[in-house]
Amino acid sequence: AGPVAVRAEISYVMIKPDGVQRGLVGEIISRFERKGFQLKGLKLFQCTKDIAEEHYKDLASKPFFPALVEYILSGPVVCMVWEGEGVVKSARKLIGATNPLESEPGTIRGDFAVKVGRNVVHGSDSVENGERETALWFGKDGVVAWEPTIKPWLV
Ligand code: RTP
Repeated sequence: AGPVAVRAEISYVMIKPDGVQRGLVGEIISRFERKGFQLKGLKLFQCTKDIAEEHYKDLASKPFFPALVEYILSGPVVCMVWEGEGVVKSARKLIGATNPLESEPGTIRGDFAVKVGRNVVHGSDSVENGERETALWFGKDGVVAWEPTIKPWLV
């Protein structure tokens, strides 16, 4: 048997309604671009309760779950798929700790947020969830397969 083709790692990253309302979309996309990851999916989206609840189903028993779903539904979000080596862990580092008061300066939450319930951005917490969340938010058709034509600075 020949070599097995390994699909590149992807993370589902989402700018939450507060990030959109505050005009941080360009800033956040720019940080992922400059890092060297590749944008494979992008849309502005008013999400439904079903998708928000499915996305956060692991938190369904938490007391803040209804407020979290209401927050995600409160306005459009920007859904993104970023691809690259180690992107899941790296995206979490770029985003910063869940509670923005604990996030380091230089991270997105460290630079732009104060409250855990308004922490601007989401990033998948595992490779498996990167795939699961991408399927949930983009379905089969939303993600674009493309490769940069020149990438010596990435290899
Ligand atoms: P995310 O999924 O949004 O990237 O956040 P995360 O992994 O850093 O944090 P997680 O524990 O999965 O929590 C998901 C989101 O729930 C909201 N949250 N509110 N005490 C609270 O009010 C509270 N704790 C968490 C945040 O929006 C968090 O990002």
